[in-house]
Amino acid sequence: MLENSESLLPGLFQYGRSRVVCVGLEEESLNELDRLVTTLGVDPVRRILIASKRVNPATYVGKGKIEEIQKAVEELSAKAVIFDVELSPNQLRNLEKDLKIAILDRSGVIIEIFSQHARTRESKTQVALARLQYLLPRLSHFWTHFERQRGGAPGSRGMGEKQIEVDRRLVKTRISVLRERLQGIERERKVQRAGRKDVLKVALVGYTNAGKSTLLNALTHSQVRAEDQLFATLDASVRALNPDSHPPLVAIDTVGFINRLPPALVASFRSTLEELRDADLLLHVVDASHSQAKQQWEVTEKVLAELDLAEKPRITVLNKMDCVETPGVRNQLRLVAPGSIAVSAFRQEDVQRLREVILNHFEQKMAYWEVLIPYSKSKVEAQIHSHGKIEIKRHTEKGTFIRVKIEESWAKKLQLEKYKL
Ligand SMILES: Nc1nc2c(ncn2[C@@H]2O[C@H](COP(=O)(O)OP(=O)(O)OP(=O)(O)O)[C@@H](O)[C@H]2O)c(=O)[nH]1
Ligand SMILES: [Mg+2]
Repeated sequence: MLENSESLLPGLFQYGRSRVVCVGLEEESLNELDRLVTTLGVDPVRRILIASKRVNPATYVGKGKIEEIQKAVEELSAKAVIFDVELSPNQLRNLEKDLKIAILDRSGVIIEIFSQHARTRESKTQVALARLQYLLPRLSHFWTHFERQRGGAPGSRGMGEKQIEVDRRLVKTRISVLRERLQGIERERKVQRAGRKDVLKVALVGYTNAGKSTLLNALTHSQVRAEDQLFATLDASVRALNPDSHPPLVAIDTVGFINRLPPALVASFRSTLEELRDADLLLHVVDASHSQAKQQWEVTEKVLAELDLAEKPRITVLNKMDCVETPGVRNQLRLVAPGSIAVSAFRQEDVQRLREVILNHFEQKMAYWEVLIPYSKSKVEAQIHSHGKIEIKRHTEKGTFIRVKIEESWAKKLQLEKYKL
């Protein structure tokens, strides 16, 4: 039963627009939660602020707040209450008991969006795994929803406990099946990555909705899904950026980051995030027009550091400059990320400039070599042709003389030292 339920809260996000009440600690984060729930097609109709100091271990919020929430729910005929915090399984259950309405927390919302946006076998498996891991300790909370979906009789509590046990076992089995499937997919990915070892890779990273996919499309003339939605992209798409360069250059789009990304998601998206580790250069894309641009930059850098990628070479791209009116914003962001480049993905000349910056980055790592390749080593000569920029080529008695500009790692791989003049 559980494995077929597509949603954490079946019914809530599936039929038309439901109204929900959002509860949280701060306005900015609640603005983001509004965007998240709107992405799910749900209307956030009321916002209730709570103080962070007094966390009630049983219900997170105090009695007074519960009454306030209750009143809002009744007044607006809301279908659910969304908490912009991490609720423990216990708090979820108690809140639901008190409020007699569906409760979801921030992680649940994000996982729900990922579920709805997963398109490929890989991302579907990753999300399903993350969802069940999130669900497992919360089964007794979500169980009531599944039970309603099954059409079971409410109130038969003894039966419920037994059913939870059955479901728990089902979920555990399902988790191990998904884990195995994911391992298989990871192996496939590894093979694909190995096939790309001869190219230079630029990975686009950044906060969700920063414009990564739009930039990838503009840079590579392709059509990766890009939308004004949070987490529009969940898969790492690889596109040729400059097939004519030596070596060829590819760009890789990746899943967006967000503040307090649920750990279950980070864990199951490991194989997608591996693409970042494999990249030669990261393009950190920032939505410069966003009021929280600096914070979003920080969140992304923090996640990158957690993934052990702090040292990876990177270029910060301040995107959406067409929407930035005050020059102060740009200066402020430049202070945070020196050497950043300001662009609009919609302006062709900006995209062209960004492309040159990327190519220059790799050019800098190139050096001139003068080599004499014996005619018996025609393979090496062919490799030099495909991976370097040839300046002079002359046939001599002893072999082909070549003056070539080539990337340092390639010079090493081809053992040019051996043929150096
Ligand atoms: N005004 C403006 N809008 C942009 C620019 N770049 C992207 N957008 C818009 O921003 C929205 C998000 O763009 P995406 O490319 O989907 O963003 P993303 O970073 O791939 O987002 P996720 O896949 O959700 O992580 C879309 O509506 C784009 O049209 C830009 O330079 N200027
Ligand atoms: Mg995208």
